[in-house]
Amino acid sequence: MKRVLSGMQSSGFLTIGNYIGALRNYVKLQHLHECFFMVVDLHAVTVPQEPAALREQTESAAALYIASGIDPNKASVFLQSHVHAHAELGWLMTTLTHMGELERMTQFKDKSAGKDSVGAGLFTYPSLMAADILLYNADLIPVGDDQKQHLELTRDLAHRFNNRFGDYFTMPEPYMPEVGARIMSLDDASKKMSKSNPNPGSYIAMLDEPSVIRKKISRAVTDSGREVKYDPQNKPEVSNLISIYSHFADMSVAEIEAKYEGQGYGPFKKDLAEHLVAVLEPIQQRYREIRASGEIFDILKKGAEEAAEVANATLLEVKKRMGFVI
Ligand code: AQP
Repeated sequence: MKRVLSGMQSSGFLTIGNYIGALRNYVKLQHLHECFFMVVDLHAVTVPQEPAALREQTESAAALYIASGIDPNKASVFLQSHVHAHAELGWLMTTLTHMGELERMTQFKDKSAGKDSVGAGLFTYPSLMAADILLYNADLIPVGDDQKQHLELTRDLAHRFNNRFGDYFTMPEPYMPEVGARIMSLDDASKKMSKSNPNPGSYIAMLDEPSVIRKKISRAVTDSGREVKYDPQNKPEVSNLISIYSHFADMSVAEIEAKYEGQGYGPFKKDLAEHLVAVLEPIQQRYREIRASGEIFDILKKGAEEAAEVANATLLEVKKRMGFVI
């Protein structure tokens, strides 16, 4: 049995990109490994957040973990800010990180592009992410394709620490779904689908009403052709929709292409919306029950206690090795 650690930022409401790229795998992994799943609210504030919105988004993300099938008796579900060792090891990892390494991060480049003022936290974010992972000496990290570079840095930092202070950290490995690890925006297939995109038409939120899902899919950008064909190079928008379809209908790309041969985009999009609704509606129903009952707060408290037990022990060992007075 391996140890798995992963988390999502509460920087918006979770999208189907987060679901396919991460959450769905969490649900599978809990049956195979020892799992720690957090909502990384300290990462969310690397870009400005309204306090009320942050609170709602954080509670919503945690409740969606449970509504999607994570069992709090199998996996520890918690908020990053509830386990103080994250912030502390985050600082220690920042001191081991080189400026050049952070400057190379494409996510920083993307998120800071065109902005007059960029918070230092956005720049040092990967050092905190390294701490998140290393605190648990995690073996497997379920991430979408976009987070691979951050995970590489985590491995570099683990190496650096081990070389300077003696072998201690495990080398974490990425765990990625084979197809569709990267779901793209519905309005621009050159950008990944993101929960913080200011245009809600660019994503399907897991909590979007069925009528909203149908509208968003019908308006999703496609090329001017008619052929439902997976060809990311020449038909990136349709290929993205096929990829989403494949995940939600549990059908192969070839099966989908065959089903819509000669039919144009209309019937394909209509069915895609129904597959999304069929998967998301029961999750939304369960979500409403969880929010109404208030049970999420007990789940998060228990999860934070379990996580802190492991995280505090790691932090203590790291501080001893680095020469802090304990
Ligand atoms: N479009 C995507 N396709 C596949 N996987 C995705 N993930 C995110 N977007 C996609 C995966 O979801 C997990 C949570 O990511 P995060 O919340 O920590 O940050 P992110 O990758 O920056 O996600 P967003 O939705 O794009 O958030 P914002 O808008 O705040 O930047 C990760 O495992 C990620 O790979």
